[in-house]
Order: sequence, then structure tokens, then C-alpha cells
Amino acid sequence: MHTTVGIIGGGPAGLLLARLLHNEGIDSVVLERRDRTYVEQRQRAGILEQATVDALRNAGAGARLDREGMPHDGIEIRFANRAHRIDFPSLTGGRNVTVYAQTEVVKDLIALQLAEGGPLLFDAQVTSVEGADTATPAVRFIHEGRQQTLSCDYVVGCDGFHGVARNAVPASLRTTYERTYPYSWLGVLAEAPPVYNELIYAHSERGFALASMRSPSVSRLYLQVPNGTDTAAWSDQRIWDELDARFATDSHPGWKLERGPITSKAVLPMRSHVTEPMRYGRVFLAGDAAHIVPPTGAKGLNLAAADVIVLARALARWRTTGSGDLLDTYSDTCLQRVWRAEHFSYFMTTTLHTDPNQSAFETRLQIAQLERVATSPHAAAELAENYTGLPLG
Ligand code: RFL
Ligand code: PHB
Repeated sequence: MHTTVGIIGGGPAGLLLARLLHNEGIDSVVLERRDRTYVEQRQRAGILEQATVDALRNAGAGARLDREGMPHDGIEIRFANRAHRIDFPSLTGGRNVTVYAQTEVVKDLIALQLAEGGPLLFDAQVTSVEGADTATPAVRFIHEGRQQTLSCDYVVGCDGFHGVARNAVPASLRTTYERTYPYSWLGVLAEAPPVYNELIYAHSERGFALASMRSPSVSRLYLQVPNGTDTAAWSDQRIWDELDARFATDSHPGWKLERGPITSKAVLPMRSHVTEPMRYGRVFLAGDAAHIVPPTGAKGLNLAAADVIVLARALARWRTTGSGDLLDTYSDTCLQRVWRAEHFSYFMTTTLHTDPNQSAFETRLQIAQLERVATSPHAAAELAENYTGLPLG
């Protein structure tokens, strides 16, 4: 079996790349380890930057997004007993974000790929990538009980943080930057209408909380919890009470979330990670395979999309002109955006969470920083620009 671009992983990065390549007339094969239902149900990100929305629309994957996506022009930040709204369009020259779940992006891209695109194989576990520095790298995978080989002109590792593609870059040429955080998120889905029509990020003495949504009738809520927390320790009642306590503010006396049945609970560890470079020979890394951000800045999915947009352009240029110049600059181009997002995600995380070893001095610094965002249009614009995302150029 031979293809132009072998794509490992059918998450948002792999699926969007396959679609963009299809639109450029470049054939690809996507190999996904899990089954379709699993990939379509996996609860993850919820916020799309404008550049991601535009890319999905331009790729022909915007129909349901345009109908069901919920544009958001701001977020609310609660801290020190007050609530402050950050208005994106007025601070960024008109940009905003859209709430549309990663599960829905993935469903839309899978449906398109199966209807119009090249092969997308589920239950296809890649075991290794060979010949990364040769003209025809090969992907070895197990499908339907048989070991198989896909020979490619290029291989793209879109196989997430626990994937195998990263190992194709020799350890001696790879640099890894990493930070773990001394807290996790308890994330829940609830059949309860969001009370407020924008996201609320809360700094509180009890720890961070975030109110997001999936639709006008489904809330997505997060609580900072200690690492190693077992969801069994969190009854529905305890979750709702703790959320209300962390969101409480004198700006909205008596404010409470609307409660409803909780349909899923999971604990998510927080990590920052970058692997450089994002290319070795004819193997490229994209999305979580190359970098992880803690979710507080809502950047993970958007970074994955930005990588594959840059890569699809570079492959299209190679296909039409024979020039590999954009492939040569792929890693540097992406890493510039990646490090900006790493910084922003770190900033949002460390400003809004309470480290278990945090001193009272450090808490006052966090409040001073949040006061600055609430009172200075420059500080607010810095946050708004990063949150809505830099244009792709
Ligand atoms: P994905 O989505 O992890 O997809 C990688 C795909 O590769 C497959 N795979 C393999 N396939 C074949 N052979 C192998 N050997 C393979 N190894 C892995 C996997 O099954 C999977 O389908 O990476 P991608 O496409 O780069 O997309 C990135 C985003 O998914 C990610 O950045 C965000 O979802 C991060 N993230 C969140 N971001 C937010 O902005 N807000 C969130 O609330 C949020 N929650 C999350 C998250 C990431 C999580 N992970 C990765 C643990 C919650 C979780 C649990
Ligand atoms: C989500 O809706 O899942 C979500 C939104 C914003 C974040 C993280 C997660 O910062």
C-alpha cells in the first residue's frame, strides 16, 4: 500500500489535515487506533478561535458549525469577590471565539472524510514509523489482526501525546520542555442550561472553577482538584455546592448555577510540553503529538488546527512547484505560535489556580494581576488577543 501522506491519528489534527489535503488534490490515508464511536464521544475542548472556525469553513466543514456553534464575544473573570467581563471585539479589532465542541468537529470531519476523502481506517494501531530520513518512509500498523505496512512520501504524526510518531525523531536530535502542575481538573457534563451566556473563569480561595457549555441545555463545568483525585469522592451534590461556592461574588449576590443530572465525570491532569523540532526527514509532528498546553487558555485544539493548516499549505506548495521551502520552515513557523500559546496557557493557569503550597504573598500577586486585567485596557487587550488567537497570516 502506498500513499502520498500517511497520517497517524484520527483526532482533530489528523482529520482536518486529511480534509485540507483532499481539497488540494493530495491523497492520504488516516490510521486511527480507536473505533469511530470512541473518537466521536471523547470529551475534550470546547472553544474555537476565529481562525479555526474560518479554516473549518474554508475546508467545507462549516455547515453544522455555522448552524449550531455559539459565537462568544467575551468571558467573565471572577476574583476577590467581584466579576469583570472582558469584551473581545472591542479589544481585538472585532475578533471573537465560538463554542462548538471538539466531539462535533470530529464528527463533522469524519463524515466528510468517509463520504468524499481517502481511506480512514479505525481500529488501526500504528506500531512504528521507519525510514524517516529516506525518500519513502513507512508506517507499520495492525489492522484486522494483521501487521501491515503503508509506504508514504511523507508521514504526519497526529497521534496525540501518547502516540508513537515522536519516536521517529532520534532522541539525540529531540529536545523536550515540560512542566506538570500540582493540581488537576474535575470536568463534568450536566444536563442543565448554562446560567450565563458566556464562559466564567473564577479565581477563588477554594481553588479555580470554570463554567462552560456545550449547548443551550448542556453545561460543561470544571473544578480544580488535587492530583490523584478519585471521581468517586465527588458526589453530584458536592460538585454543585463547590461550584456555587467558588463562583460566589458580591457583584451578583445570591448567584447560583442551574442544577441538573451530571452525565459524566473525569479527572484531567494538567501539563505543558513541547518537543522540538516538529520535523525529522519526511516525518512531521502536529497537534498534541508535539505539544500540550494546560486547558485554561483553551488553546490545545486551536494549536492542532494551526499546525495542520501550515503543513497542508507547505505540502500543496511542494506538490505544485516541487519546492520544499515551506516544509523546511514548518517546524519554526509552528513553534513560534506554539510558544506564544504555551506562555498564555501557563499565565492563565498560574494566575487563576491556587497552588497547594502557595503563600499569601503569591495570592496577592495573582489578585494584583487580575485587578490589572480588570482596570487596564492594555492588560485586557493582551488577554483578549491571546484568547481569541493570533491570525494565521
Ligand atoms: P488527539 O485528539 O489526542 O488525537 C490523536 C489521535 O491519535 C490516535 N492515536 C493513534 N492512532 C493510531 N496509532 C497509534 N499508535 C495512535 N496513538 C494515538 C488517538 O486515538 C487519537 O484519536 O490529538 P490532536 O488531533 O492533536 O488534537 C489535539 C486536541 O485533542 C487537544 O489539544 C485538546 O483536546 C486538549 N484538551 C483540551 N483542550 C482544551 O482547549 N480544552 C479542554 O477542555 C481540553 N480537554 C484535552 C482535554 C486533552 C485531553 N487529553 C489529550 C488527555 C481533555 C483531555 C482528556
Ligand atoms: C470547554 O468548554 O471544555 C473549555 C472551555 C474553555 C477552556 C477549557 C475548556 O479554557
